[in-house]
Amino acid sequence: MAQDAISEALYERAQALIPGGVNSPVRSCRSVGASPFFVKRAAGCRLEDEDGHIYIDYVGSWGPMILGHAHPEVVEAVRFAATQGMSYGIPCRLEVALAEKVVSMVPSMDMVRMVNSGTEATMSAIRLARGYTGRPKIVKFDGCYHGHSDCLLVKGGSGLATLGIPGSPGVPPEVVAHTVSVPYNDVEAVEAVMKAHGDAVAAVIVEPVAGNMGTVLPKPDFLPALRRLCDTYGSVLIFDEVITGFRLAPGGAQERFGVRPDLTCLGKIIGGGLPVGAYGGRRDIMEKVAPVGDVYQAGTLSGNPLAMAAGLATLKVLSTPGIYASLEEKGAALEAGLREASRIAGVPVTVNRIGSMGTAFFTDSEVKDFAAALQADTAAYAQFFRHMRSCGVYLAPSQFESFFVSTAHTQEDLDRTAEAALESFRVVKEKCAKKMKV
Ligand code: KE4
Repeated sequence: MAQDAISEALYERAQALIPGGVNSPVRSCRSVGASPFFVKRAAGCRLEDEDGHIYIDYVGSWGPMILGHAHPEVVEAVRFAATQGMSYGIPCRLEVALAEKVVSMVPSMDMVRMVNSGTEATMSAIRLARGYTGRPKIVKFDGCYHGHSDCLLVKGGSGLATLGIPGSPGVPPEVVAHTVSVPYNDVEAVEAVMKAHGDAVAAVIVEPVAGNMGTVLPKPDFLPALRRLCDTYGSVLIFDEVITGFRLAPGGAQERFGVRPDLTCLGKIIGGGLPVGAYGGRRDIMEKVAPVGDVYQAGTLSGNPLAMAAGLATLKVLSTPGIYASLEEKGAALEAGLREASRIAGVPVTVNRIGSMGTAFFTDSEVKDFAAALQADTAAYAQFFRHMRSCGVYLAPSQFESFFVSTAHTQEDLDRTAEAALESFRVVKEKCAKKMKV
């Protein structure tokens, strides 16, 4: 039987019933010229597909699985919660416990509202900022992706960048008329927009470390400039920490970079693998949210007890002393392995990495914004992805995403990854050299 026969058969069935056979576009692996495998089980940093292939996983469900898959404390928390009922639609103690844990970890959060996804979190934060300020305009950054709510689907990163869709059909022009997108790290561009429109800007929303054009770090003056400009014009500064929250530090990027937003959006890790998003921040803003205030937002499954239990167990483990130092060491080891392998193979890559997230861009230029990321050789990345997968290493199926290291990755896993990378870079060199842009 073909080595991927079961996944191929499942993919065939899935494509007849689900658009592209996937419940989220980037999983289709189309941008890297591959078909997805179907996971049978996952544990620690390993995935097993339906055909029995094992992979070292650097996607981690796109960020949530910072403790690795099926962490025993998380599994037990969810198992027990399930025996107490799946959903109530009535407040329960787990919602209070997770809210207290989140507020204790994220410096700028006085209050928090749970939702079910990062998209809901940013969509709600934008509505809240507009309700709080009475202003219409939103400033975002090219290459940053904040989920798929209409007013934010402009020049997105993540799936949009990968699929090359600048915005999306189905979003009426008037819905994005108030959304301005400027280059990431470009302080002058933001200053110009705020000078021209600042009094009408409800919010500036940013990924404090971008993860959706691949990993791009903020220049030292970037985040402080956004804080200064929002203070000057009375706009709400929103940090979209759906990726960076609880990943870069207990308090996320805002703790690491020492810049306090007015609102923070969370997702991924906060749910420990179950569907949780959240938005929160200054009490004077959050008290505008219904039912206390009149900015409306709601959700049947918001605060779901199983999801709260998974998130709480995850954050409790992440509060173990030394865990972020260990994640930093593992991230640095992975970066060093990728750099050394590309050097030996003679394939220039730019590796952007912070803590346990990063991206290897197939370019020898600095990648400080979306325009630079788009210069990367996506064909070379696709070749690298496919060969790494054949070596049993699963990377993000897109040049414009990030890799994630978990607490479950061991030195042996990292060494094996470096060996696979050397072999894969050599294949890229051989197969793509003539076409490579560098
Ligand atoms: P979700 O609605 O997918 O939970 O979160 C949207 C979102 C918001 N903000 C940031 C910074 C995000 O990265 C995301 C979602 N990230 C993508 C991949 N980077 C999720 C993967 C997918 O779309 O399948």
